[in-house]
Amino acid sequence: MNSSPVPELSQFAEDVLDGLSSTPKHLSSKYFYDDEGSRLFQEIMRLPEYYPTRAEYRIFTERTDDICDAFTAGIGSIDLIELGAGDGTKTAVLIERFLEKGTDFTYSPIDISREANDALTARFREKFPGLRINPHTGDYFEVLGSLKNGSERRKVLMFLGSNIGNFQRDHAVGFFRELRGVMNPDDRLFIGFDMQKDPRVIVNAYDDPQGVTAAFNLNLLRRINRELGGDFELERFSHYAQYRPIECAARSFLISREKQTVTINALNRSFEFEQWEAIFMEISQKYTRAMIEELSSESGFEIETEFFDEENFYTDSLWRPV
Ligand code: AVI
Repeated sequence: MNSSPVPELSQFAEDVLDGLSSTPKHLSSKYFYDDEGSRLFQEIMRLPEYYPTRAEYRIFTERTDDICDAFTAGIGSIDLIELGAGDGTKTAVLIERFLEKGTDFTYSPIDISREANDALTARFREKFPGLRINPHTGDYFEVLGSLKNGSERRKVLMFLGSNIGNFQRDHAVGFFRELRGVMNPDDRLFIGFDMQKDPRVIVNAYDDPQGVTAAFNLNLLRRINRELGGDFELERFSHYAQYRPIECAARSFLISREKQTVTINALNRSFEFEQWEAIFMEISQKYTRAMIEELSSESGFEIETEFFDEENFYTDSLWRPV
């Protein structure tokens, strides 16, 4: 029999195929961050409407000593481990203070992207010559598994930036449980959560008048065109953001402005879009205190300490395994 080989699809291609074949259509926001997407996200973080980055930075700068003390309470030395460190602006505040205090600590950023990790490491080596930094590139759980029994010291895992908000709830619980599985009883988990607030403040953060968030969303279509041979015409789609206050969830969509057909060569497939049909792009979950409490206990943790900004826009929550 003459069977022609079927080229293996990348994970990205498979997820795009699955998402665009589903009803309703969806694409995963984890693919937003190619070079241009990462650049646009940096721009988002500087927008006046996008409050979460500033709120978390304020917590780090205004509560630096309290955070450092909570990390080291009852213990002399720690391994600070950051999952997806980004540009490290907030972490730098803690590192500076730990160095001033002469705390015995190491810092390990873990990132799936080698470029991101190399850039952060180079910057921190220059800024903090005394810092013991051990970057790890790879999947969070593989890296954490390899670190599990590597040191007697307390591990403090940090997952900042409200990144957890981009996970659906079940996925968030699964993620925290997996982290719990690689933690020792004396380790700690430090998580950034964006709180529920005036719905108008939230919706504005995801629908800025400058159109940066729209460009950030549309960039995923450009990425599909480039990497998978798609023929999306970006001007035939528009960004739409909404906030549902009962679920505390901000969601973004790309709306097909007209009836159209899009072909993606790598998938050997075309996809039909009705006029005004939506592609669900991203959830940005917001939280109440009760939701955070419930998440922690369902995942095998209890809340040890919480740090809020002045407006209660945001919290960094320190969890201990139970
Ligand atoms: C990375 N993440 C926490 C951002 C958020 O707020 O959900 C991504 C983002 N999407 C639109 N603006 C920012």
